Amino acid sequence: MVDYMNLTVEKTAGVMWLTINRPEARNALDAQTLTEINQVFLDAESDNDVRAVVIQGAGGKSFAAGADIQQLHERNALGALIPGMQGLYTQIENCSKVTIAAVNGYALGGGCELALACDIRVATKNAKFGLPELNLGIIPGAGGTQRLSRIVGKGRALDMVLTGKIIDGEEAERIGLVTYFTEEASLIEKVEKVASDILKKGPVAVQLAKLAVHKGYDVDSSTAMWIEKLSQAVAFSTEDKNEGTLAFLEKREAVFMKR
Ligand code: CO8
Repeated sequence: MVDYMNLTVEKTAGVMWLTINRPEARNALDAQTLTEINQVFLDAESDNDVRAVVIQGAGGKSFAAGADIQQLHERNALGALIPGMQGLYTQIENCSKVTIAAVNGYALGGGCELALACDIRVATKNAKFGLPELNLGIIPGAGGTQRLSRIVGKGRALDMVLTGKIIDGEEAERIGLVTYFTEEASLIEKVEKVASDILKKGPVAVQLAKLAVHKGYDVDSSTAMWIEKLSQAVAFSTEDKNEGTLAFLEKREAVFMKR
Protein backbone atom coordinates (compact mmCIF):
# COMPACT_ATOMS: atom_id res chain seq x y z
CA MET A 1 0.00 0.00 0.00
CA VAL A 2 1.17 3.55 -0.81
CA ASP A 3 2.66 5.69 1.98
CA TYR A 4 0.69 8.86 2.55
CA MET A 5 1.76 12.07 4.29
CA ASN A 6 -1.64 13.25 5.44
CA LEU A 7 -3.76 10.11 5.42
CA THR A 8 -3.72 6.69 6.93
CA VAL A 9 -5.30 3.99 4.85
CA GLU A 10 -6.24 0.49 5.96
CA LYS A 11 -8.11 -2.34 4.32
CA THR A 12 -10.33 -4.74 6.26
CA ALA A 13 -12.71 -7.30 4.75
CA GLY A 14 -14.09 -5.41 1.77
CA VAL A 15 -13.73 -1.94 3.31
CA MET A 16 -11.06 0.69 2.72
CA TRP A 17 -10.70 3.00 5.75
CA LEU A 18 -9.38 6.42 4.79
CA THR A 19 -8.42 8.58 7.79
CA ILE A 20 -7.54 12.23 7.22
CA ASN A 21 -4.58 12.69 9.49
CA ARG A 22 -3.70 16.34 10.06
CA PRO A 23 -5.18 16.75 13.54
CA GLU A 24 -2.92 19.73 14.31
CA ALA A 25 -4.73 21.60 11.50
CA ARG A 26 -8.13 20.06 12.40
CA ASN A 27 -7.74 17.89 9.27
CA ALA A 28 -7.99 20.89 6.95
CA LEU A 29 -7.88 19.77 3.34
CA ASP A 30 -4.79 21.23 1.73
CA ALA A 31 -3.71 20.42 -1.84
CA GLN A 32 -1.51 17.53 -0.70
CA THR A 33 -4.35 15.93 1.26
CA LEU A 34 -6.76 16.28 -1.67
CA THR A 35 -4.20 14.69 -4.02
CA GLU A 36 -3.82 11.81 -1.59
CA ILE A 37 -7.59 11.34 -1.25
CA ASN A 38 -7.79 11.26 -5.04
CA GLN A 39 -5.14 8.52 -5.10
CA VAL A 40 -7.01 6.42 -2.51
CA PHE A 41 -10.16 6.57 -4.64
CA LEU A 42 -8.23 5.59 -7.77
CA ASP A 43 -6.84 2.61 -5.84
CA ALA A 44 -10.24 1.69 -4.40
CA GLU A 45 -11.85 1.88 -7.83
CA SER A 46 -9.41 -0.61 -9.33
CA ASP A 47 -9.36 -2.99 -6.35
CA ASN A 48 -12.04 -5.67 -6.66
CA ASP A 49 -11.62 -6.60 -2.99
CA VAL A 50 -12.76 -3.12 -1.95
CA ARG A 51 -16.53 -2.66 -1.92
CA ALA A 52 -16.87 0.32 0.40
CA VAL A 53 -14.75 3.30 1.38
CA VAL A 54 -15.13 4.87 4.82
CA ILE A 55 -13.80 8.40 5.38
CA GLN A 56 -13.03 9.64 8.89
CA GLY A 57 -10.85 12.22 10.62
CA ALA A 58 -8.00 11.54 13.05
CA GLY A 59 -7.63 13.13 16.48
CA GLY A 60 -11.22 13.08 17.78
CA LYS A 61 -11.84 16.82 17.30
CA SER A 62 -12.46 17.07 13.59
CA PHE A 63 -13.64 15.13 10.55
CA ALA A 64 -12.25 17.90 8.33
CA ALA A 65 -12.26 21.69 8.95
CA GLY A 66 -12.61 22.54 5.26
CA ALA A 67 -10.23 23.73 2.58
CA ASP A 68 -6.87 25.03 3.74
CA ILE A 69 -7.56 28.73 4.26
CA GLN A 70 -3.91 29.76 3.73
CA GLN A 71 -4.05 28.14 0.28
CA LEU A 72 -7.43 29.75 -0.45
CA HIS A 73 -5.94 33.12 0.46
CA GLU A 74 -3.23 32.63 -2.18
CA ARG A 75 -5.63 31.45 -4.91
CA ASN A 76 -6.97 33.76 -7.64
CA ALA A 77 -10.15 33.60 -9.72
CA LEU A 78 -8.56 31.44 -12.42
CA GLY A 79 -7.37 29.03 -9.73
CA ALA A 80 -10.95 28.76 -8.49
CA LEU A 81 -12.01 27.52 -11.94
CA ILE A 82 -9.97 24.33 -11.90
CA PRO A 83 -11.92 21.14 -11.00
CA GLY A 84 -10.10 20.94 -7.62
CA MET A 85 -12.15 19.96 -4.60
CA GLN A 86 -15.44 20.11 -6.50
CA GLY A 87 -14.10 17.75 -9.17
CA LEU A 88 -12.73 15.35 -6.58
CA TYR A 89 -16.03 15.20 -4.70
CA THR A 90 -17.95 14.54 -7.90
CA GLN A 91 -15.53 11.69 -8.56
CA ILE A 92 -16.24 10.39 -5.04
CA GLU A 93 -19.99 10.59 -5.66
CA ASN A 94 -19.50 8.71 -8.92
CA CYS A 95 -17.23 6.07 -7.35
CA SER A 96 -18.55 2.59 -8.05
CA LYS A 97 -17.90 1.63 -4.41
CA VAL A 98 -20.21 2.62 -1.56
CA THR A 99 -18.91 5.59 0.41
CA ILE A 100 -19.58 6.27 4.09
CA ALA A 101 -18.55 9.37 6.06
CA ALA A 102 -17.96 8.67 9.76
CA VAL A 103 -18.23 12.14 11.27
CA ASN A 104 -17.05 13.09 14.75
CA GLY A 105 -16.08 16.72 15.46
CA TYR A 106 -15.91 19.49 12.86
CA ALA A 107 -17.18 18.91 9.33
CA LEU A 108 -16.98 22.46 8.05
CA GLY A 109 -16.87 23.97 4.57
CA GLY A 110 -15.10 21.52 2.27
CA GLY A 111 -15.19 18.97 5.14
CA CYS A 112 -18.98 19.14 5.27
CA GLU A 113 -19.07 19.01 1.47
CA LEU A 114 -16.89 15.89 1.52
CA ALA A 115 -19.41 14.20 3.83
CA LEU A 116 -22.26 15.37 1.58
CA ALA A 117 -20.58 13.69 -1.41
CA CYS A 118 -20.65 10.33 0.37
CA ASP A 119 -23.58 7.93 0.01
CA ILE A 120 -24.15 7.58 3.75
CA ARG A 121 -23.25 9.81 6.70
CA VAL A 122 -22.96 8.46 10.24
CA ALA A 123 -22.44 11.15 12.89
CA THR A 124 -22.06 11.54 16.64
CA LYS A 125 -23.55 14.16 18.98
CA ASN A 126 -20.11 15.77 18.90
CA ALA A 127 -20.25 16.21 15.10
CA LYS A 128 -20.45 19.85 13.99
CA PHE A 129 -21.68 20.47 10.47
CA GLY A 130 -21.59 23.85 8.81
CA LEU A 131 -20.80 25.81 5.66
CA PRO A 132 -19.04 28.94 7.01
CA GLU A 133 -17.57 30.01 3.65
CA LEU A 134 -19.49 33.29 3.54
CA ASN A 135 -17.46 34.38 6.60
CA LEU A 136 -14.44 34.23 4.30
CA GLY A 137 -16.05 36.18 1.48
CA ILE A 138 -16.48 33.09 -0.71
CA ILE A 139 -19.27 30.57 -1.22
CA PRO A 140 -19.40 26.80 -0.67
CA GLY A 141 -17.71 25.69 -3.87
CA ALA A 142 -17.18 21.95 -3.55
CA GLY A 143 -20.75 20.99 -4.39
CA GLY A 144 -22.21 22.32 -1.13
CA THR A 145 -24.73 24.72 -2.62
CA GLN A 146 -26.13 21.89 -4.74
CA ARG A 147 -25.78 18.73 -2.64
CA LEU A 148 -26.97 20.27 0.63
CA SER A 149 -30.23 21.50 -0.90
CA ARG A 150 -30.79 18.14 -2.60
CA ILE A 151 -30.28 16.37 0.74
CA VAL A 152 -32.08 18.66 3.23
CA GLY A 153 -34.23 20.84 0.94
CA LYS A 154 -33.71 24.37 -0.37
CA GLY A 155 -35.01 26.24 2.68
CA ARG A 156 -32.74 24.53 5.21
CA ALA A 157 -29.79 24.68 2.81
CA LEU A 158 -30.24 28.42 2.33
CA ASP A 159 -30.41 28.89 6.09
CA MET A 160 -27.16 26.97 6.66
CA VAL A 161 -25.34 28.59 3.73
CA LEU A 162 -26.44 32.17 4.44
CA THR A 163 -26.07 32.15 8.23
CA GLY A 164 -23.07 29.81 8.40
CA LYS A 165 -24.70 28.21 11.43
CA ILE A 166 -23.14 25.08 12.83
CA ILE A 167 -25.36 22.16 13.85
CA ASP A 168 -24.54 19.07 15.90
CA GLY A 169 -25.01 15.45 14.81
CA GLU A 170 -28.40 15.10 16.46
CA GLU A 171 -29.80 18.16 14.67
CA ALA A 172 -28.14 16.98 11.45
CA GLU A 173 -30.03 13.70 11.72
CA ARG A 174 -33.29 15.53 12.49
CA ILE A 175 -33.07 17.54 9.26
CA GLY A 176 -31.89 14.57 7.20
CA LEU A 177 -28.33 15.78 6.68
CA VAL A 178 -26.99 12.60 8.24
CA THR A 179 -28.29 9.11 7.77
CA TYR A 180 -27.49 7.74 11.25
CA PHE A 181 -26.83 9.40 14.59
CA THR A 182 -24.86 7.40 17.14
CA GLU A 183 -22.94 7.68 20.41
CA GLU A 184 -19.29 8.61 19.99
CA ALA A 185 -18.16 5.26 21.42
CA SER A 186 -20.28 3.33 18.89
CA LEU A 187 -19.35 5.28 15.75
CA ILE A 188 -17.06 2.66 14.23
CA GLU A 189 -19.33 -0.21 15.26
CA LYS A 190 -22.27 1.53 13.56
CA VAL A 191 -20.26 2.19 10.39
CA GLU A 192 -19.13 -1.45 10.32
CA LYS A 193 -22.71 -2.64 10.69
CA VAL A 194 -23.96 -0.42 7.85
CA ALA A 195 -21.05 -1.49 5.62
CA SER A 196 -21.55 -5.18 6.40
CA ASP A 197 -25.28 -4.96 5.62
CA ILE A 198 -24.40 -3.55 2.20
CA LEU A 199 -21.56 -6.00 1.60
CA LYS A 200 -24.01 -8.90 1.89
CA LYS A 201 -25.79 -7.74 -1.28
CA GLY A 202 -24.82 -8.57 -4.85
CA PRO A 203 -21.90 -6.26 -5.73
CA VAL A 204 -23.14 -5.40 -9.22
CA ALA A 205 -26.64 -4.66 -7.91
CA VAL A 206 -25.15 -2.33 -5.25
CA GLN A 207 -23.20 -0.48 -7.92
CA LEU A 208 -26.20 -0.22 -10.25
CA ALA A 209 -28.55 0.93 -7.47
CA LYS A 210 -26.12 3.66 -6.44
CA LEU A 211 -25.77 4.78 -10.05
CA ALA A 212 -29.54 4.84 -10.62
CA VAL A 213 -30.18 6.95 -7.49
CA HIS A 214 -27.39 9.47 -8.11
CA LYS A 215 -27.73 9.82 -11.85
CA GLY A 216 -31.53 9.72 -11.79
CA TYR A 217 -31.62 12.56 -9.25
CA ASP A 218 -30.13 15.09 -11.63
CA VAL A 219 -32.33 14.53 -14.67
CA ASP A 220 -36.03 14.71 -15.52
CA SER A 221 -38.25 11.92 -14.24
CA SER A 222 -38.74 10.20 -17.60
CA THR A 223 -34.98 10.02 -18.24
CA ALA A 224 -34.47 8.88 -14.64
CA MET A 225 -36.92 6.02 -15.17
CA TRP A 226 -34.90 4.94 -18.20
CA ILE A 227 -31.69 5.04 -16.18
CA GLU A 228 -33.42 2.74 -13.68
CA LYS A 229 -34.78 0.48 -16.43
CA LEU A 230 -31.43 0.13 -18.18
CA SER A 231 -29.62 -0.46 -14.89
CA GLN A 232 -32.15 -3.17 -14.10
CA ALA A 233 -31.59 -4.79 -17.50
CA VAL A 234 -27.88 -4.98 -16.66
CA ALA A 235 -28.72 -6.50 -13.26
CA PHE A 236 -30.88 -9.13 -15.01
CA SER A 237 -27.89 -10.15 -17.12
CA THR A 238 -25.80 -11.10 -14.07
CA GLU A 239 -25.08 -14.41 -12.42
CA ASP A 240 -25.96 -12.66 -9.14
CA LYS A 241 -29.57 -12.25 -10.27
CA ASN A 242 -29.85 -16.00 -10.93
CA GLU A 243 -28.20 -16.80 -7.61
CA GLY A 244 -30.23 -14.25 -5.60
CA THR A 245 -33.60 -15.40 -6.89
CA LEU A 246 -32.68 -19.12 -6.73
CA ALA A 247 -31.37 -18.77 -3.16
CA PHE A 248 -34.72 -17.32 -2.10
CA LEU A 249 -36.62 -20.18 -3.75
CA GLU A 250 -34.29 -22.75 -2.18
CA LYS A 251 -34.61 -21.04 1.23
CA ARG A 252 -30.87 -20.44 1.68
CA GLU A 253 -28.45 -17.51 1.84
CA ALA A 254 -27.33 -16.23 -1.56
CA VAL A 255 -23.65 -16.55 -2.41
CA PHE A 256 -22.91 -13.67 -4.74
CA MET A 257 -19.98 -13.47 -7.15
CA LYS A 258 -17.04 -11.16 -6.46
CA ARG A 259 -16.79 -8.33 -8.93
N1 CO8 B 1 -7.41 25.85 7.01
C1 CO8 B 1 -6.17 26.02 7.50
N2 CO8 B 1 -5.87 25.84 8.80
C2 CO8 B 1 -6.88 25.51 9.64
C3 CO8 B 1 -8.20 25.34 9.19
C4 CO8 B 1 -8.45 25.52 7.80
N3 CO8 B 1 -9.66 25.32 7.26
N4 CO8 B 1 -8.95 25.01 10.24
C5 CO8 B 1 -8.15 24.98 11.31
N5 CO8 B 1 -6.89 25.29 10.96
C6 CO8 B 1 -5.70 25.38 11.81
C7 CO8 B 1 -5.69 26.68 12.60
O1 CO8 B 1 -5.19 27.74 11.81
C8 CO8 B 1 -4.80 26.30 13.76
O2 CO8 B 1 -3.45 26.37 13.32
P1 CO8 B 1 -2.30 26.90 14.33
O3 CO8 B 1 -2.29 25.94 15.46
O4 CO8 B 1 -1.08 26.83 13.47
O5 CO8 B 1 -2.71 28.29 14.72
C9 CO8 B 1 -5.13 24.83 13.99
O6 CO8 B 1 -5.76 24.36 12.81
C10 CO8 B 1 -6.12 24.63 15.12
O7 CO8 B 1 -7.22 25.48 14.87
P2 CO8 B 1 -7.93 26.29 16.06
O8 CO8 B 1 -6.93 26.77 17.05
O9 CO8 B 1 -8.80 27.31 15.40
O10 CO8 B 1 -8.78 25.10 16.72
P3 CO8 B 1 -10.17 25.16 17.46
O11 CO8 B 1 -10.41 23.79 17.98
O12 CO8 B 1 -10.22 26.30 18.43
O13 CO8 B 1 -11.25 25.51 16.31
C11 CO8 B 1 -12.29 25.22 14.14
C12 CO8 B 1 -11.49 24.57 15.31
C13 CO8 B 1 -13.67 25.64 14.64
C14 CO8 B 1 -12.43 24.14 13.09
C15 CO8 B 1 -11.54 26.47 13.62
O14 CO8 B 1 -10.19 26.13 13.39
C16 CO8 B 1 -12.11 27.01 12.33
O15 CO8 B 1 -13.09 27.75 12.35
N6 CO8 B 1 -11.49 26.64 11.17
C17 CO8 B 1 -11.92 27.15 9.88
C18 CO8 B 1 -13.20 26.49 9.43
C19 CO8 B 1 -13.63 27.04 8.07
O16 CO8 B 1 -13.89 28.22 7.90
N7 CO8 B 1 -13.75 26.13 7.08
C20 CO8 B 1 -14.15 26.49 5.74
C21 CO8 B 1 -12.94 26.72 4.90
S1 CO8 B 1 -13.38 27.29 3.30
C22 CO8 B 1 -13.79 25.91 2.42
O17 CO8 B 1 -13.77 24.82 2.93
C23 CO8 B 1 -14.17 26.13 0.97
C24 CO8 B 1 -14.38 24.85 0.21
C25 CO8 B 1 -14.60 25.13 -1.28
C26 CO8 B 1 -13.33 25.63 -1.92
C27 CO8 B 1 -13.47 25.81 -3.43
C28 CO8 B 1 -12.27 26.66 -4.00
C29 CO8 B 1 -12.40 27.02 -5.48
